[in-house]
Amino acid sequence: MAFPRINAVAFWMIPPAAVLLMSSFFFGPAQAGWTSYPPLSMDPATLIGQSLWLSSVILLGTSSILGAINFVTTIWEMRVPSMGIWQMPLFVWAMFATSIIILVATPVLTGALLLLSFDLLMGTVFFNPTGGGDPVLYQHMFWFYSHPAVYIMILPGMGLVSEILPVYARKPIFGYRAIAISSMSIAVLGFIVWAHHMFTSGTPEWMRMFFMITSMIIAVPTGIKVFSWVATVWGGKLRLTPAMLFAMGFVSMFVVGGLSGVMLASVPIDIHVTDTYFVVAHLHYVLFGGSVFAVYAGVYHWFPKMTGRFLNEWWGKVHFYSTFIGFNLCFLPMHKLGLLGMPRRVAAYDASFLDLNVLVSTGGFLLGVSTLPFLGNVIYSWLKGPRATGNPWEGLTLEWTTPSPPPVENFERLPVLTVGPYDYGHAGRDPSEIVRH
Ligand code: HEM
Ligand SMILES: [Cu+2]
Repeated sequence: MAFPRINAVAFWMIPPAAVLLMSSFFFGPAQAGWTSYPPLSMDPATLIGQSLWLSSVILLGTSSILGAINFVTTIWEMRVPSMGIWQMPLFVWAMFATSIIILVATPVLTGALLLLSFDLLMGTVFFNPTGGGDPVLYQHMFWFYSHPAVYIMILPGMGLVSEILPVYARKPIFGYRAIAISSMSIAVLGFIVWAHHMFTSGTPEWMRMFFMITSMIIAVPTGIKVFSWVATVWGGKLRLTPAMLFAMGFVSMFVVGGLSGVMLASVPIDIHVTDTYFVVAHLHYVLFGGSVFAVYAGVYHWFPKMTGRFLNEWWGKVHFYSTFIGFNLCFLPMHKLGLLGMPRRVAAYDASFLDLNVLVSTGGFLLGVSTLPFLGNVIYSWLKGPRATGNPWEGLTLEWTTPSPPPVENFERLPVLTVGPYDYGHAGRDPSEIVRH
């Protein structure tokens, strides 16, 4: 890390932020949802809870800005000298794109939340309509951050999967440069689609058209990635380890979420299903079927590297299948519920929605239970799992040339890259062919 101390500061801002957020529950808790739209968030009854919520999110935002400064500098300035940008692992590309988004977007959210807390605590009227403020301005500032934020959440997952698929398909990644460039173009395009969250906020017609078209264009770099992942797996000698299962689960579930995203980007559809369960279905397919599946895949893949021990494969598969079934049982019916008109953010619903909601709840419980084999596996294997060698999966990126777990300084001497990590096929290569020490 270029700035280890800033890294530590960024990390240690998170526990107090968590305490602030949780303590909100004890003081007339914040009740304006994750968007915290005024004037709902200005209810005097929730003043203390809402202020605690705001200070927590401002702290978290500052933490991620500091983290992003660190990532950008480290990636740009501190690679091993022999590693050009086109030899960087795709996960590093993804983190680079993510960090740029954080640097540009997060200060805007932090600013909006500061202005909102001025309105709340000092009587200013930036957003308060009773004093002439503009609540829609808040929505613009909020979504200027929060649409790019969905890419902050998914791009690292896309990077993980781009690392994992080639290893278990035993083929080089298809379209390395296309994947790297699409990460960067998503980072840029992600900044001109935000008002697709505001199609029903009195947004003028021309603006709706503009944001509808840009939102559809962003499906192009996303589609390029999906094609590259499918082409990577195509014709490979697949090893269906838990990491590979979760990575392929990611691709398939993310496609479902991407398709409902494109549907929502269409104004005539969105004005009917906005604020219904259709949106809840969409966001869970991209965020859970996407980001969470990718993080699970990453844990199974790098656990031996991090701990020096293997996770149990059989329990890993139990984890995958129960997650996959529970997930779809829980979130697939939500599409239908949304199309039937069940609103989001309600505690009670019309009796006609009961049957589908029983399915949803059953899936929800299964999804909850599915984490138990995972947690058990992690705890047991960390203590007693079989020992892992340096490169058990025949990975070709640099971390696999170190012992598991790696020594404190990672490498005794700086490795010298002789070929890029994706330049050639996999099966059984000796990692010493990648680097000269
Ligand atoms: C092809 C790409 C995508 C498109 C075109 C798209 C489009 C949309 C649209 C139009 C909405 C607003 C629906 C409404 O409220 O009426 C929406 C909501 C949402 N999307 Fe996506 N989306 C895409 C990908 C993603 C990804 C990758 C994520 C996260 C990983 C994501 C997360 C969300 C979330 C969290 C919401 C709900 C926000 C809220 O609380 O209102 N989307 N999406
Ligand atoms: Cu969006």
